[in-house]
Amino acid sequence: MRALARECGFELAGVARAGPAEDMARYREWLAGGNAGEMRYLVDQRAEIREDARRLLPSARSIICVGKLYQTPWPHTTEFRDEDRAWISRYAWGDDYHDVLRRGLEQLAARIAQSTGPLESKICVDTAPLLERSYARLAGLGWIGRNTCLINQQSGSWFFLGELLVSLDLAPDSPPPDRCGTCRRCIDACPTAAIVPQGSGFTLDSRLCISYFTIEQRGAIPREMRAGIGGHVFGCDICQDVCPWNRRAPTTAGPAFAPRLFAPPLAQMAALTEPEFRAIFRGTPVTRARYTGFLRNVAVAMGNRARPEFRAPLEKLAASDDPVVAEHARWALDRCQLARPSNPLTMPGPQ
Ligand code: B12
Ligand code: SF4
Ligand code: SF4
Repeated sequence: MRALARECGFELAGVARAGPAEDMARYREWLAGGNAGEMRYLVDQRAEIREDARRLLPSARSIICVGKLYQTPWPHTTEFRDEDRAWISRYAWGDDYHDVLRRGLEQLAARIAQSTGPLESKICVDTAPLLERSYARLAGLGWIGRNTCLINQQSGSWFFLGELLVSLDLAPDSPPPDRCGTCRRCIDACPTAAIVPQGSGFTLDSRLCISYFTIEQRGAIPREMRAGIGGHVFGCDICQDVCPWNRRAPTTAGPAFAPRLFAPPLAQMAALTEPEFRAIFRGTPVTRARYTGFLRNVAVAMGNRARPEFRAPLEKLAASDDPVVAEHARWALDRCQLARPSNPLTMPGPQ
């Protein structure tokens, strides 16, 4: 099965039993603490479906969990110092992973059916109400780090997860040990202190996470959180960039996740029309932010960089018909104002 998965493009694969989700109590505690923010899809009736993978496919006996690497040899946030440019998170540089993984899992389902005969199966990639990291841990793909990412001893954490629920009885794998040890790098490096204690371990409070603000949050970003966002305009990689298990992480084969547009200039992004935004980011995860959400993020990043040459593009954004974009641009203009060289409060905002 692992060999078949590899032939279908997945570097990591393992099997978990399709049954009750072992980590559901953690999930409930996380929701009860308000950590999901405004992500309704985690809280509404779909929360219950996560109780047991068989609610997605009643005949499921096993879950084939796969991992697809997306690391490329391009710089990390830790090496990136260009204040004119926008940081887009590594996972969103190339083709939308939902499509790439789905195609690979369709192939895998067909290959398995060739050798076993007809079977019932269901593909999940990210959007299904399934605790993906929990099952992937049980399938032996890695442990859950303090940054809450699934980490593989050889491959680090730069990989996406997908699952094939199947009506076959396959021998389950076992989870690897937790190898975070005494490390706390991700906790210390997070600019917005989003990795918080939960029980005897840690969890992620989405209401403090840059990835949440720049991708999932609709409407205004809380003012007190904007400075911590730095130059990020879509997602955040910091807690993975600093993880020692990613130091020797292998890169992905194939061009799917190579950057189409690496760290684009902020001024250029601020001037995009909606059709240009759609054309540039078509087929990448960035479209999830939507045009106005993206402009809002660009305004925040410009305010944090507070460069005098950003004033003109920010003036244009401040005149936007969209009240959220306009308000964020005015906030950013105030920051540019404060950053005048003669002013002792000059402070471009944390990285
Ligand atoms: C909502 C969501 C987010 C939210 C919330 C993130 C979070 N940590 O919960 C936001 C928008 C912030 C986010 C950000 C990112 N996300 Co996201 N996200 C999801 C989504 C859709 C649901 C996650 C969820 O249920 N969260 C609720 C918490 C409670 O669940 P959890 O973190 O998975 O934790 C469970 C288990 O891990 C386990 N557990 C946790 N700690 C421990 C400790 C021990 C000892 C044990 C035994 C178990 C255990 O119990 C928990 C409850 O069941 C999943 C896809 C999916 N369907 O699962 C992708 C997913 C987790 N995201 C992914 C990615 C790539 C990202 C980003 C890297 C994107 C980016 N660059 O900006 C960041 C990473 C931020 C981070 N440090 O997690 C990948 C992660 C791949 C990996 N190797 O881990 C996933 C799996 C999507 C995919 N199919 O590839 N994401
Ligand atoms: S993704 Fe960024 S903001 Fe979110 S927990 Fe990691 S370092 Fe913090
Ligand atoms: S940075 Fe350290 S504590 Fe955080 S996930 Fe990586 S090994 Fe674990």
